[in-house]
Amino acid sequence: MVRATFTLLTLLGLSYASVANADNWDEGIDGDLSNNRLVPTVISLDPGSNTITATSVAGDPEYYAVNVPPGYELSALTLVSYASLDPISFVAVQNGTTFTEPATGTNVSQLLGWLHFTPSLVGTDILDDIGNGGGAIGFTGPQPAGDYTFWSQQTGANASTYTFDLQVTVAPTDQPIGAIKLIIKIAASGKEKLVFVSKDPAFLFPPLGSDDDPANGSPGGAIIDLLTRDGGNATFTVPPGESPAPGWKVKDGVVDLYKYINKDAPGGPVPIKVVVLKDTKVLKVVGKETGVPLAGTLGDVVVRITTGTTRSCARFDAATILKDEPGKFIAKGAVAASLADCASGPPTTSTSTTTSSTTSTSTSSTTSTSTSTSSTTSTSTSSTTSTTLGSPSGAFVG
Ligand SMILES: [Ca+2]
Ligand SMILES: [Ca+2]
Repeated sequence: MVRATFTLLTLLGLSYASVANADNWDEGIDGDLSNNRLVPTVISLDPGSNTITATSVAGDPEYYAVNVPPGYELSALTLVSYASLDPISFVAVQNGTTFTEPATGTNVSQLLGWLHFTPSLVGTDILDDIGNGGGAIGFTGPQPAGDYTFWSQQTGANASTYTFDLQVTVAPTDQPIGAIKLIIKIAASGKEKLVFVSKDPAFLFPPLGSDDDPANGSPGGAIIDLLTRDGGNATFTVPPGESPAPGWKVKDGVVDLYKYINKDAPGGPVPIKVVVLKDTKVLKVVGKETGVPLAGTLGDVVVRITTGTTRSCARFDAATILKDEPGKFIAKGAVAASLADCASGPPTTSTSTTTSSTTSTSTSSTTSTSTSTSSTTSTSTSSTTSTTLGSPSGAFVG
């Protein structure tokens, strides 16, 4: 049955391919992207780079649906180029195979994200900017497998020609795990310490010699993330390489083992002194730097260990915390069930988002956003943007 499904999908893919490149779309070659939000142009995405080049002007909206295949994620959307006399253009995205919101009277809260993009963003990944669109559902980081429909528009008289590159990469495999302890500490002497220990047999141990092998894989190495609710995040990148310290030791035995040693920590290649991955037995990290500031409390901490496409993570929530004070965070007994996946840090304790948009004319918009996020002390930001020229803000907000 699975095979039949794949065959059908393959045939569908080929039928698209017969009218256009399978993984790229250039309006100059493949034709105008659909003006009908309910019948968007379907563009199949391949692993790797997928470029979409369009020219938009008043009266020519572009609606196009893409599918991120199972096992993959949309990891970036790069604005490759942007040529126009009008320095502002517009893009929005929704989940699903159609664009449900009209161009006039758009309900912003139904959008996954949106962005007014400008030439200054050329060469950058704008996926995160789209996820930041005020009043939208919003998102951070790569977007998972599934259907997405984009809407690009330019309401001005000057045509804009732009190229997006949608990058599709293998989605990481996540394994939330239980863990014995986490210590993050700064002594009175200023000496810093980070200790994480798990003996959960479920942690992801990359096969020796695989791409995910931290010593000899591609790209190899290990990434240690500390994601805290109240104290920010820290990332330590442990480089690959099987070598005498500093470096990885690999043991191909009854129980396989990777062990990274850096005796010079916090000096040397990374402030991490030891990383141990012993298959089904121990996952351990010892560092000589806390990474996160310990001026206040941390509240809730996720430790994530990434080797290539595999991620294991443990959450030390309130129930596990023994000490959480300036200079010292000690927690014991993290349970795997406290995380659904390893995509993000601790959940927020309270979230309230209020967004209001007002438009005085079709060419200007004022947006104020107040957000309380992960902090116990709520933070709020507000911004005012004025949009001029023939940008799509009129079609969007008005
Ligand atoms: Ca067009
Ligand atoms: Ca069009």
